[in-house]
Amino acid sequence: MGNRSVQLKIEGMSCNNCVRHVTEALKRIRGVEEVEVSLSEGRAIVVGQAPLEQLIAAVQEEGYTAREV
Ligand SMILES: [Cu+2]
Repeated sequence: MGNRSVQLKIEGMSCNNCVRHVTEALKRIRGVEEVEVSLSEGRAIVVGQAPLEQLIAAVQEEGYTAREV
């Protein structure tokens, strides 16, 4: 399948609820297979075929900012 992994820098997360919101938003996207969000590092690792713009848009809809690192 050749799944790729994208690492996002997420800004605005302050607690585990934020982590849950970001994780669930990313998991809802078609093509996303695995999501791992780290509160302490402010990062998300997303595995799957979803387009980067969709990942960023989903995070922003939850009220956080995201960019690829
Ligand atoms: Cu929070």
